[in-house]
Amino acid sequence: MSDLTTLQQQILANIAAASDEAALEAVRVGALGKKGSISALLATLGKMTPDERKTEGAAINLAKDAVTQALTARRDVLKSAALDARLASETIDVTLPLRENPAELGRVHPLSQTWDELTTIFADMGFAVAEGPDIETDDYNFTKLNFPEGHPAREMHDTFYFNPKEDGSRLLLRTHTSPVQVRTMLSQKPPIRVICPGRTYRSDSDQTHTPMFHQVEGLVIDKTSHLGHLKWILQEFCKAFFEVDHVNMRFRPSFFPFTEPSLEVDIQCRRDKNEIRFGEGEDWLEILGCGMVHPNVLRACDIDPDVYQGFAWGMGIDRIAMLKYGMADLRQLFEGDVRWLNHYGFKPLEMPTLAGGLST
Ligand code: 2NM
Repeated sequence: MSDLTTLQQQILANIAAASDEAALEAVRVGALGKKGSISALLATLGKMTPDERKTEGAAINLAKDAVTQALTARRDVLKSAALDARLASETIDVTLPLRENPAELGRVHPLSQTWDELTTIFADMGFAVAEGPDIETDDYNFTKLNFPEGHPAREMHDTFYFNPKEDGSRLLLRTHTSPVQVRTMLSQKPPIRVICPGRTYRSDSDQTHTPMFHQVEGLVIDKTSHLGHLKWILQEFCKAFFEVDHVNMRFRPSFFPFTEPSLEVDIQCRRDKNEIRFGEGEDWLEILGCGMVHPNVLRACDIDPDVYQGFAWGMGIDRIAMLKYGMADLRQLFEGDVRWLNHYGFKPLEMPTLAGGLST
């Protein structure tokens, strides 16, 4: 066998043995590349006599063609094998169950849900939502709200105070959202219709109190606003919130420094074994406090009590959330237990609306 035949057979064997495209390329470079074995033979053609070139040259070119063909054929085989392997590794089992959409996985906290329900109901009645800082001045939290210096009502609030500043004044964590209403009266001209939902703080912790809790307060100021309007608003609110056609409400005289007269409101309910029904029954549940805004408060907020009058109310969001959604223990609201959140199961993309139902 000539050297050329041996070389050709060696290269063809290497081509057949190449197990992937990279190995095949290495064989090609070794044979046909710039410094390849066949290329080296082709380079000798120039030094041959015309006769040698005729026989030797033709033989070298035949060997080159055979190698080129074998390379092409092997490349096709390897390419389709690689594609088959990739297709096999990327198969999708269409019988597997769908993974839940991330937007569907989370659950809205019952307090957030209740907050959204409240603001939806009051927005529908034409109320704007006002918010303010959690850290307040003594002036906005107490003095402007007709809690005189040294008045026992200040002590009743179990206030969290910050360390006094050099001038002796102390900041505090707001004990109610009323300072937001003070800010609203100072910055807007009547008529005013706002609700102020937010976090509030009192140093009180037991089965029915947490040091941070949520309140929503409402305020209406106009020239002829009166308790009849307040009563209608609260009645409509209770029907919408508890999702019943009728409620019985009871207004009892009470005392708050910022309102005169002041009232506490109960709604009638029936407690069966594990269920509570609102609007009928034998029991009464206290749900909020309210009254006509005290002239001293209006004056402190630059509103002339001889021209304007108004009413305000306040209720605990945590408390009415527990009532509506049947929660036994206040502390569950703040534990952040995912199983508990799933149990109530409010979906993030299902916002409460009056037309579509608040909680269904
Ligand atoms: C309540 C009960 C009664 C109230 C009063 C005011 C303001 F700023 F207008 F004076 N805001 N909130 C109010 C009145 C709050 O919570 C039980």
